[in-house]
Amino acid sequence: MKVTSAEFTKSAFNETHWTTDGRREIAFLGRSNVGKSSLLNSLLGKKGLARTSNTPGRTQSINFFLVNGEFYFTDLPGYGYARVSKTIRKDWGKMAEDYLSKRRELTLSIQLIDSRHPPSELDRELYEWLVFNEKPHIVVATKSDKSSSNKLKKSLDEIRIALPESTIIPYSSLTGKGKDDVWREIENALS
Ligand SMILES: Nc1nc2c(ncn2[C@@H]2O[C@H](COP(=O)(O)OP(=O)(O)OP(=O)(O)O)[C@@H](O)[C@H]2O)c(=O)[nH]1
Ligand SMILES: [Mg+2]
Repeated sequence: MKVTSAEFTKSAFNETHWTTDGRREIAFLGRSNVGKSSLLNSLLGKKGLARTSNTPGRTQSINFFLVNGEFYFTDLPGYGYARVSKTIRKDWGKMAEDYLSKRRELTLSIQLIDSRHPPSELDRELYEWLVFNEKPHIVVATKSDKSSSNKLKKSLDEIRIALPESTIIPYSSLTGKGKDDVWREIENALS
């Protein structure tokens, strides 16, 4: 897909803040610090659009980005970061579950997993939930530039075994590896 425009539209802290124009949405989900905002920026070719940071738990709202005036990317807060308070953790669960279960515009969920590690308990829970609820989804294995090709191959095999029903795409926001594959999945979902 050729990206001709990409702009931040709004941050939503609850359902009343969601966009109301009916455009379809591609959601980015995964634990804190896994690289959601970086993936989104890399796909859109705009470095600072979604804020990235070394401080896990930075994104606390659902952030909407309008792409080509046609559809939205939604950047969800990361889960599983131990140092955020219990209230925030509870709010994450509610916000994400509300969004995933109620949102009619949701067309594809992109679940991010760190390519260096086997999926965590929470990664598996989210995956099971998406499969059980028949939500179209793919898995993107992030930070693939950080492993040797041997090690990467091994961990991808592990991820495939743990998440057998998903298409799994290795990605690097640093090099752009995997970009065409992810765009192809997004285009398919939107077509
Ligand atoms: N080497 C490398 N670093 C990456 C990659 N993707 C993300 N990072 C780094 O990982 C850190 C976290 O990235 P973010 O994109 O902010 O992660 P996030 O999932 O949006 O984090 P939260 O918003 O806190 O949930 C940043 O320091 C990024 O630069 C990648 O593909 N390769
Ligand atoms: Mg983020």
